Amino acid sequence: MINTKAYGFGVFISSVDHYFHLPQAFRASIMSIKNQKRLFKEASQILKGNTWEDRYTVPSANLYPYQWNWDSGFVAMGFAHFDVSRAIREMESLFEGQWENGMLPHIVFHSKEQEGYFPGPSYWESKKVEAAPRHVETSGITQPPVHGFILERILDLHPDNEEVKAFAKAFYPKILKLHRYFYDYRDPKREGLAFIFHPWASGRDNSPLWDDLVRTIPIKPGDIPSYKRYDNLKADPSERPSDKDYDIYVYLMELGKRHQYNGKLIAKESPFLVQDTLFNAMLIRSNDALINIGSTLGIDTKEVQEWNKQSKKAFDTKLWVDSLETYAPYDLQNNRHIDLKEIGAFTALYAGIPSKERALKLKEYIASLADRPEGFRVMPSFDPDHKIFNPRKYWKGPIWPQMNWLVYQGLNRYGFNGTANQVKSDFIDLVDKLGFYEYFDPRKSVADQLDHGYGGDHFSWTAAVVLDFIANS
Ligand code: 2M8
Repeated sequence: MINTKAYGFGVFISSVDHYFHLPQAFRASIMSIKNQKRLFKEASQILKGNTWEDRYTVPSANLYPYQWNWDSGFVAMGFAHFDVSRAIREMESLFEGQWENGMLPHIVFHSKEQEGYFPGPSYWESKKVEAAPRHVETSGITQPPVHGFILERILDLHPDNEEVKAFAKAFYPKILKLHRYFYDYRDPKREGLAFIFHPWASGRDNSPLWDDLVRTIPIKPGDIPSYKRYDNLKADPSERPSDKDYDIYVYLMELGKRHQYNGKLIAKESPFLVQDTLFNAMLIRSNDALINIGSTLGIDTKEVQEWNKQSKKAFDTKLWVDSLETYAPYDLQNNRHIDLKEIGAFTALYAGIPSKERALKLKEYIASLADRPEGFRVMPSFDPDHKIFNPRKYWKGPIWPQMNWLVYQGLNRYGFNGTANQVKSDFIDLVDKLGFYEYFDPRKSVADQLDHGYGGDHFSWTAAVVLDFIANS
């Protein structure tokens, strides 16, 4: 992998061709250069094709027709490899949806209600909330805060670009405000860990992590309004969350709406109140990024350093489960770990949380999955030894692009480069064989017989991850 900092090699890729004129020695061969070039080009076309008004990108035009929070973070990283001004506009358009209190919603509705997605802009009633923006409608829940390390990545790719530097300076306070929101509104006991009150905020909608918890939520007639789903009409319904899951999603959105999405009030009442692994690992890694960027730009980072010291410690002590040999989310309403082995825990590596010993345990588990005789590409999103594991169903087992990127970065951070490269090449191989889908079957023997991935096609974060992986091969 090219360590751009170590080589003092500011990878400024203004076009696909420019990139491929870089010395070959800098590009390890995970596939032929011709194939890399083709994938890079296809990926950049997908991002351009999913872009609206030249400033924001939808995850998938058919399935998710608005701007999503963490998707757009990864999208900005993808654009940074061939059009950094578009990367900047992606981040700016996303943060147009930021609320006065710092909250960054999981969807920003730049366009009017469109037939075909539920819950659209009119459902959330964001404009009834004083803190929400006036000029654009948004949802009322958030998503994993990736924007700090995405900004850092953009700066790393363009260290001498004045437009990027000016953007980073102007943007830094917005990300800081978002993080402050999590500590002020989502951490009532000041533990250093933020809670979420909706499975969607975890980014992993119907992960088996949430199954037991959501099953205990009693929904009585009249608790939720009638609504119409479209996701299961547009994607294979057997891969999507169940109707029961959707009722719970609506129930929790209604609860949020009732409290004007005020974290403090919700915390008292919500049956779903979780300190999630992935969510907090992203917050911590983005705090790290703010500290690094701050020192480059001459910004005082004392406050962020204090947050992060406490958060890292709390994550490592409170969320580690010995019997699992991984971290696990903590259910605040029932005071217990959700002790299942799931990919979110492994993103703690990227946030630099585990000791070397713990990191080795995490790495060995990933490597052991890859070494099995039945053969998995790494890394499945859920424990393949568990009875709930489902290699086709949304967040219950498939390989997800952005998760592989996070796991790859974490393994490299601890020097496990061999396993990291396996994660990367497994992913590139899947996209090469099956296309730019939303997620993929992790079973080698099955995926090798398929001619497509799962979920939405021409998917933005799949393209973004391919761009970053190939540019840094
Ligand atoms: C999925 O979530 C949305 C709800 O936000 C949905 O199912 O309608 C998740 O995979 C989420 O992580 C992702 O950001 C979103 C758009 O790609 O789709």
